Amino acid sequence: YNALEPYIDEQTMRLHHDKHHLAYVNGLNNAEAKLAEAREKNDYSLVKHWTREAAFHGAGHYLHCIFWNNLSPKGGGRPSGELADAIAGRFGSFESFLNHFKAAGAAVEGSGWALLVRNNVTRALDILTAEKHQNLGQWVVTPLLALDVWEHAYYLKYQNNRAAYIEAFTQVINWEDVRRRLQAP
Ligand code: MN3
Repeated sequence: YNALEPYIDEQTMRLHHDKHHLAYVNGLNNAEAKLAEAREKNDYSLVKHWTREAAFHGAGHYLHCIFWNNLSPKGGGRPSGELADAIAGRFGSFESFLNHFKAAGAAVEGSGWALLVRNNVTRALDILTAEKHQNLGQWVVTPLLALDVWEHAYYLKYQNNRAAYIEAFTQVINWEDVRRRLQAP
């Protein structure tokens, strides 16, 4: 817990890891259990609540797993090799990357994160931020099946009956495409 002194202090690390991160782990486990119970009983009256809980605590858990591993008492300095090339190629230089990253982190409204990410479609690096942890994703996922529930996707035919549109959608899912996405590296 004191390995990152004096940059990050021992007391902060104890509270952060043993209290805050633990709360996200417990919260995600609880949400998963409640959602399993809902499936068992076929009672989805609280699905919105537990899905929000799973997003908040799940994103919190996974981001902290990355955060801890991103830190080392032997850290600092600058990256080398492939990462250095990718950063310089995308952001111009390591200095511009660092300035951009720090500014993005400082500009997050309220609680959140600054993230260096790789876009899984373009494979390019990017700097993104998250408000809270989720809003409303989990940052380690690759979408396999996407259902658009904006009104433009169904209103002409289904008007306000989104449920009927969703039912219809399930009749035309290309599961072969979903399977391919699951197996993609
Ligand atoms: Mn935290």
